[in-house]
Amino acid sequence: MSAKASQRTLVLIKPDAIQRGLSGAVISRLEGRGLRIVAMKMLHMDEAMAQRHYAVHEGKAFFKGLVEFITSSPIIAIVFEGQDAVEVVRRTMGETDPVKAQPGTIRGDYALDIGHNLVHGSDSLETAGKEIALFFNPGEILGYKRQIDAWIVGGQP
Ligand code: IDP
Ligand code: MG
Repeated sequence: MSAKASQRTLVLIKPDAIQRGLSGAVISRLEGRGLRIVAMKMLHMDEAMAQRHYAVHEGKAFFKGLVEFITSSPIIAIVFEGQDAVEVVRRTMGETDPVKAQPGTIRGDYALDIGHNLVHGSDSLETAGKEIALFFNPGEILGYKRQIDAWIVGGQP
């Protein structure tokens, strides 16, 4: 039984999660699924970077507030790797609006407000590639194997 190809996806622990002391809880939920961290850094995003990261939302009513929020305090950027990583992260985060997010998801368990929803995850494999490149140089992403992966997705340890 062989494992499916791995995907990489970008996760941001947003300023509210760090301010509230929930970084560990957010990372733990994602690591607990069986995804592995292959890159991680703490940074304070500037306006230019925020505008690039959220370019798809430019012109929307919430864009200015979103850029102000994401640049208001440090974040942690993480690349998670694993089978179906993009969709698994999205489903583990829960819906964008925490009011609608299912209990059991990160947003459904820890958040109340759409502008303070703790975590970002890439919405497709294509987006993930672009987002990862905005935060990390290729040399900062550390590919490695874990023996436990065979017990999570099958394949050779
Ligand atoms: P996502 O984070 O679940 O992918 P997106 O639609 O990509 O959601 O929106 C990016 C971020 O913009 C959201 O996580 C949320 O913080 C913020 N946002 C989205 N829609 C609204 C809104 O209607 N009001 C305020 N903030 C919003
Ligand atoms: Mg999005």
